Amino acid sequence: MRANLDAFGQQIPRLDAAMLQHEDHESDDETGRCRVRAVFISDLHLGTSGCQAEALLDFLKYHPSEYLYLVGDIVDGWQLRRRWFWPQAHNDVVQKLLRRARKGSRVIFIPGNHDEFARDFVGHHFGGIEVQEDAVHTTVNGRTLWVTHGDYFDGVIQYAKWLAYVGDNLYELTLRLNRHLTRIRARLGLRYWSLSAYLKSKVKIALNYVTSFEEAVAHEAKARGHDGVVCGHIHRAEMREINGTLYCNDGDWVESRSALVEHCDGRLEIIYWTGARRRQRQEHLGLAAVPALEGASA
Ligand SMILES: [Mn+2]
Repeated sequence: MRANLDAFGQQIPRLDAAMLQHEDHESDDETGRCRVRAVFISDLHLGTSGCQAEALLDFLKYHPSEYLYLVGDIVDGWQLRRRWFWPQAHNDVVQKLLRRARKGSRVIFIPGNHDEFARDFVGHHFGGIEVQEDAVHTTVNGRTLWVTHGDYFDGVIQYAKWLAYVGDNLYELTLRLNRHLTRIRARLGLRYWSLSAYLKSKVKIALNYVTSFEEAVAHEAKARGHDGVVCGHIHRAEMREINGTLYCNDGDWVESRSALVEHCDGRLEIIYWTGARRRQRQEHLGLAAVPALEGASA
């Protein structure tokens, strides 16, 4: 490309490429070369105070994609029925998702247990967002991934009920009750009962649960003839081979701010949206540093 010269033969500084790209990416983030091939997110729990909507908006802004899979528990119908909580940022997320679909991304919503109301609308579209029971994503290098939220596996796993209680804050209640119980026991002269031992045993059960869940989901993906699976539900991002099947869990946007991404070369990656990761992405896109992500750790 020839340099622009002014009337005096002086080189005119080119428009700052970084600025231009920034414009591009801010104004029309659904097109352009900084796309990844696919983004998988789940467990946003919109409608609860735990949802990290701002961080998610920021992540989406930096990861325009050809495919966007919403892998369940996007809106938390259970909590909303109990208490209405819907701040502007949650609206912004919905707008952003609709905008993606409008701009030509393929957006597929696979309902989970917290947004099971949407399962009645399987086969329908909402502003271009397709609702499906489950999906099969084929990576650019031909691997097939079964996409499902994962709650259907609760029924076959022994400790699932316990985990469901955790989700519903009953666990916290149990802890509070235990504290009272300890006091009452002491007053009654009963022997000390260790809360920490109790917790440790529960954590072990939880870890057992996670392993059984992962194995069950991977096993089902294999039985269906796929190379791998993408799910959510247990709020634990992971990517590993289980008996020859690729198990991917895209994590959540309540605690871990994580997503699964397929890059243009078919490489799959779990991304934790932290301040450090954000700076890396800015560099990759050739963007000028933008004020740090609020509340993000480095
Ligand atoms: Mn779930």
